[in-house]
Amino acid sequence: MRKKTAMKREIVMKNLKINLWDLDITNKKLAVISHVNPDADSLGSIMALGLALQKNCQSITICVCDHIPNALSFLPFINTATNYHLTESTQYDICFVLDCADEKRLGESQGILDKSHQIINIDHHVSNGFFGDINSVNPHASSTSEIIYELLIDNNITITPDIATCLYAGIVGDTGNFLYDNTSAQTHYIAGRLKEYDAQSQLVSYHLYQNKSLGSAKFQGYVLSQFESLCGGKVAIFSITLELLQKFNVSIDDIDYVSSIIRDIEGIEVAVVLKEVDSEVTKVSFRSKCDFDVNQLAQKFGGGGHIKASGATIFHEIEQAKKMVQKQLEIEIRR
Ligand SMILES: [Mn+2]
Repeated sequence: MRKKTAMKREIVMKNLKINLWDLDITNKKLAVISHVNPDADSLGSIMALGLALQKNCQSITICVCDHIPNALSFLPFINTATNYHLTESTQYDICFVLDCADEKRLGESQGILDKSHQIINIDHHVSNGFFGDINSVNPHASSTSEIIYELLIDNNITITPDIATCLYAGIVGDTGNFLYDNTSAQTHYIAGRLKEYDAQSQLVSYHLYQNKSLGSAKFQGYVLSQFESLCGGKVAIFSITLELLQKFNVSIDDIDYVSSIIRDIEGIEVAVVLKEVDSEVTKVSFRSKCDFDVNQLAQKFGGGGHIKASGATIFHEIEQAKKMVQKQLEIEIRR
């Protein structure tokens, strides 16, 4: 059982280097877990770390919360990842939590934390709450995958072509294919090194960008013709209702590009996409391409993320949630 109070919490440092051998992983039962609605960085980083540690520990469980989006089912060995159920009683020595700013974003997998002796929190979100016993949080890294690459190198762990492909996919996903300003010289350097380790970059491009379903492509056209603009044309907003998903026969994870396509329009500084979960719950994602800090905006609704990409869950029906977001944006944009 995890001793929350007794355990000494390490001071959070940028780029904290973790020595896995000092943690005696060879003799330990490990878990590596993703956040809810996992994206390319979340799944790429857990698979890479899971595959890398497999031969260097007593046992390892790679745990995914929610289902795996179609576009990411190509990741090597992703079918070895399991879903966690609260009824499970397995205890772990160390649980690695990746790409997760907040314990609440673990959904059902949060139960693993109480069954783990030690929590290692590895992340790049500026809003990270340092919930681990060891926290390696670097908001300057483009992605958690970038941090995992450095962890493997620092600990002399072999990067196989499969591990390289997983990390490459994570970096491509979180940098928007090297488009966003989180793409640093180090990001390009690491991507280059991963190619040398035989990362299948073409496979990543194909699955992430060149394999949209027809329904999803048609939906894209609909979004572009129907989005609304607010705040004197600086904000683009679009609501995805369950009815709309049904009409286009698309699932919510087929269309996670919606916020970027409306953000990328001339004059738009902030994109907001509301997604109806049910009659009382709405998920909102925020994207920015200027100095406007959408992490702070998301925090107003109990969410968070990055300065230019964030999200929140609002416990109201979609129309009401939209009004709340609109009101807040009008205050913030005027500032
Ligand atoms: Mn990430």
